[in-house]
Amino acid sequence: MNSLACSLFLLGPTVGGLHAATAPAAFGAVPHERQLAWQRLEYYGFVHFGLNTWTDREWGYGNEDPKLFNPSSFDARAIVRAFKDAGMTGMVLTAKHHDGFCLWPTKTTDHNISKSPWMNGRGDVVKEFAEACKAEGMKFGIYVSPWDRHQAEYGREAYVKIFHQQIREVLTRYGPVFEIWFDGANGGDGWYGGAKETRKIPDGYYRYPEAVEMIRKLQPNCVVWGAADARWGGSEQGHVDYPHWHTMDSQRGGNGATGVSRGDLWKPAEGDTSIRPGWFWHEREDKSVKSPEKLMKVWLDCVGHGANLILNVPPDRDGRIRPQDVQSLNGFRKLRDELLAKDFAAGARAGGSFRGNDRKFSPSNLTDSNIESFWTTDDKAPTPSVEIRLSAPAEFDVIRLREQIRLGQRVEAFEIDAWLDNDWKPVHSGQTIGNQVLARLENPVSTDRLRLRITRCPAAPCISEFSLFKMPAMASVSGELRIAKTNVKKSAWKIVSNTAGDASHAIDGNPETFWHTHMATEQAPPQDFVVDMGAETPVSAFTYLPRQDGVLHGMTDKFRFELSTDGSTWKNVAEGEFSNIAANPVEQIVPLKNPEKARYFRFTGLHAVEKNHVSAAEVGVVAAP
Ligand code: FUL
Repeated sequence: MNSLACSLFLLGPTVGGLHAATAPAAFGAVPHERQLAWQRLEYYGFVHFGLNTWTDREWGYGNEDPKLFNPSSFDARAIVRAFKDAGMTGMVLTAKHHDGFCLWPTKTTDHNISKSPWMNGRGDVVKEFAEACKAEGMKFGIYVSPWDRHQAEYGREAYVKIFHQQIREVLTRYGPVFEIWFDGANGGDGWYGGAKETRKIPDGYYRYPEAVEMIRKLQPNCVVWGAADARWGGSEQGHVDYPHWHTMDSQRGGNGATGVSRGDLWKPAEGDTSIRPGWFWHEREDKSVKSPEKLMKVWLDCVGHGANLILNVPPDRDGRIRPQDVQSLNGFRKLRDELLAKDFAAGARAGGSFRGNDRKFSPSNLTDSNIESFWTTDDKAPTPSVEIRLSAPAEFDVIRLREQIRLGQRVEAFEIDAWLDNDWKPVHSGQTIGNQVLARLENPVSTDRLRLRITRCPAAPCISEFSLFKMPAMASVSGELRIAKTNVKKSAWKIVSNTAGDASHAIDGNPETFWHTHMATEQAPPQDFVVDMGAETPVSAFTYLPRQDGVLHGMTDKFRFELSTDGSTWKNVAEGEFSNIAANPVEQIVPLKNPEKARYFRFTGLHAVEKNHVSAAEVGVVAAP
């Protein structure tokens, strides 16, 4: 032991307790009590259920027939129980998605569950889930889509009143709601009472400040996602970036994936993702359920970076979640439980200087398994270090740290050293801590002495936890399987023509390369290419993988797909939108109404999410069996 550490170990317990020090003043933005309670929920479910479950779409257009909604054996309690067994703390239900269909008997529109045959029109899915959550001791949350592709008045003042009234209804009828979700996908084309047009909405259209004021009155503990208390984690893959800030800035704005350092708004992130490629249930995705290992990775990259994780598990047309989804959830829970089963630092001795020599702030608070107590130092010592002594050497590869975020997020850089071969060796360099960080070491470390050094912190650090864990043995997670294996090989395919760019990139089987029509200048949609598949093929579906480099330019959200037997006479077999592709750029599979035999296909990008050109990483076909 070096002499400084030695004296601190002696000093702490002897002198401490003789003085009464006051806690440091809050630094920068701090959480409201409702946000704090929400941040501690960490991991909960998402349920996308509605007419899309029957139409096999991700975004309904708004003209779907309510009669389609008829789950044969819907059981909210079974779903909530499965979520609870999976270690979740609550769930959020899409009470209304963009198609405007309300899963509760609202007075605001006829486009609701009472017009469905389910329970002879007397059912209420929101009520069923609210009651199931209450019975299982789970939190219940609600998604009410601001964008409403059904409403004739969407885009005009009358709709805003309808929207606010819908919020009022769901917050007054179903007991406590822990989170209300206002999605960011807003405006665009839709049915709009038969107008079938594109509607743009002006900034401020939804009058959120007013809605939030109402929500505060009705349910003061409800976290408003999107419009006030919490933010999107920046991707629909569930991960958030590291370093990760809970704050955003009223002047500087900020990126939801990272947050903003020393921002003036406490607005913590929620990472969202689905256990399947899409948000709603699609039979074709039954084989693409994320594995327990993949879920573990998502959780580590989200909760382990300090954000909340909302994981979507969609019910099928029976109103049940599929056994393979349940199996994956349980497998993930097992892995997570194994990781957290033993904290090798629990109860360990910790030595270092502490605030006013008052034991209330002693380093032993780091290892007392109490999330509220914390170690802090004098204001003049914002870069202190602390030494942790385990009772016996342990092998670990994950270190969990937490700040006492009631006083703000402070730490900007820290180092962890382990005592190895009679010397301090660096094992981890980190930046932010916040609500929590699960720092993963490259290799397991075995020691009984560790040192935490806070190296950059604008005010006295307030650290509430230092824990050590060992990752369970698990299969490594390879990169996302971005292109589903189809039964048609592309090796004999040839590009016959393309209007601009090099379309061979769209059929080379490589998700990294892509066709795009941005040459010296942008070549505006529509843009197409024609493929000779080399032999007649019974085409039952086509696939489109958007560019995978994180850039939205040219990403096609409106398409046309044509088939031909001779390369000169064409039949339009599919035309439509790739809903939600910008936020969730996964492979799209578009089944044809009737399988058709063809040797040639033409893919046309009719519209792009961003910029005025077209791109495609891969286009493929699925053959009828
Ligand atoms: C998105 C929506 O457009 C998706 O359909 C889904 O609900 C997801 C959670 O949010 O932005």
